[in-house]
Amino acid sequence: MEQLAAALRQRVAATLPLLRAMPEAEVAHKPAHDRWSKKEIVGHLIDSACNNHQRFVRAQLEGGLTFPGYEQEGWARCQGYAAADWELLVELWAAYNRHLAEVIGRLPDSAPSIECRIGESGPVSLAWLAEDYVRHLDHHLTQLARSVPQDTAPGDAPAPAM
Ligand code: NI
Repeated sequence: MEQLAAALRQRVAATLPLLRAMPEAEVAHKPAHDRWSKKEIVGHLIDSACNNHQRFVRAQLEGGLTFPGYEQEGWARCQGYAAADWELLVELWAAYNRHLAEVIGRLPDSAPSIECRIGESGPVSLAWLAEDYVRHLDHHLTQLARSVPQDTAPGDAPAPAM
């Protein structure tokens, strides 16, 4: 798990300067009405961090875990990520993940045999959840690294602030 924690710290260190340098027009831009802006993607990553934080701690304290999933669109909407302050989102994302690297580095040796059920999904191990957390992060970091296309698709109006 220490290796996974190091990988997570590396992701934050490599990504933070890129995110900090992104201009407002880029991070507020919605590629389509039903697609997330970069603000919403980072907000979603904060939601992933806080939900997984609960899973990582609860599963080891309880020796297993049955825990609800979270409704991603609803979480993003309720918290107004589309109009959130980018600097706040980015700094919170970075700090939360630095902390989660500490949490992951301290997961017990028994993590591969601690059974977790999240939402309706079948059982997975606590170790798998931690690995999947970083896989999910990587998926969205790839999206964030893409620049906004210059040409807009039909129906893709310039992004409003909301
Ligand atoms: Ni996601």
